[in-house]
Amino acid sequence: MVRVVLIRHGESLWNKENKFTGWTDVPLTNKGEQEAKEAGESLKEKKMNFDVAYTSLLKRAVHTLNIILDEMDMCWLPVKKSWRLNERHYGKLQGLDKKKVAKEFGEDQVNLWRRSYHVQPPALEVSDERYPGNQMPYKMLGVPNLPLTESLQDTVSRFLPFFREEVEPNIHKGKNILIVAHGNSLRALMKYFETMSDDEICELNIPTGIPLVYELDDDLSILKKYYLGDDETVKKAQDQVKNQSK
Ligand code: DG2
Repeated sequence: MVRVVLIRHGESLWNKENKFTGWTDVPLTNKGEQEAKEAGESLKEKKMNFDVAYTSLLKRAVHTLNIILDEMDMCWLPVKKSWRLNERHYGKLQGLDKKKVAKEFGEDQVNLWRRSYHVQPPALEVSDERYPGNQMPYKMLGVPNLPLTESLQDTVSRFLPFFREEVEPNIHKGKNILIVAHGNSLRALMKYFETMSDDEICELNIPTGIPLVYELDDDLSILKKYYLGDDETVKKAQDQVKNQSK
């Protein structure tokens, strides 16, 4: 049996302020740090060991992973960061208040932007400072085809090469894997992993800081899937994410 654990970073500053974040590199709040600490404690308590960890280039995910590993006394764990695990790019919505956007454009439109598989939020201009091509890590890394906006489908497309080349071979080798990423990059991963339909994925909301455990057999079939948290707490946290624009 191989274990893959997914964790959305702890609460970020813009989660707290209810703003669309995407690739904006905002820090964790104190609550977010505490959520990461608790995630680390529960992984340690359940004696979940890992062989490798993956995260995005964004500090809310990187810091969450660091806090978790510190809590588990596993700071030595090999970690690989990739822009392909970054949050979905929210285009021109980045920095806007989710409730205000819902008032202006209507909740149905915001729900399409937040949860549909195919719809892209409005795109940035290349001259916009929010365009990753104007930002340090991406300029330096020479990342090809940087996004001006992304649908979840676009996120799946850019995440898949990383998953197939990096993560899947390690799962086949029997390695236990920890992935700390974002609400929508994890939705992209779960859609692929569980072969969810385009409609099913619209209903999926991922809470911050609660480990989601997959137990897999050798051919990557899912034997078991569960959150390390009680059902009521997980449901409440999922509903809170769902209702952020209301
Ligand atoms: C949130 C997700 O990303 O927002 O970009 O605003 O997981 O990095 O906090 P994260 C953002 P929603 O899609 O839930 O609105």
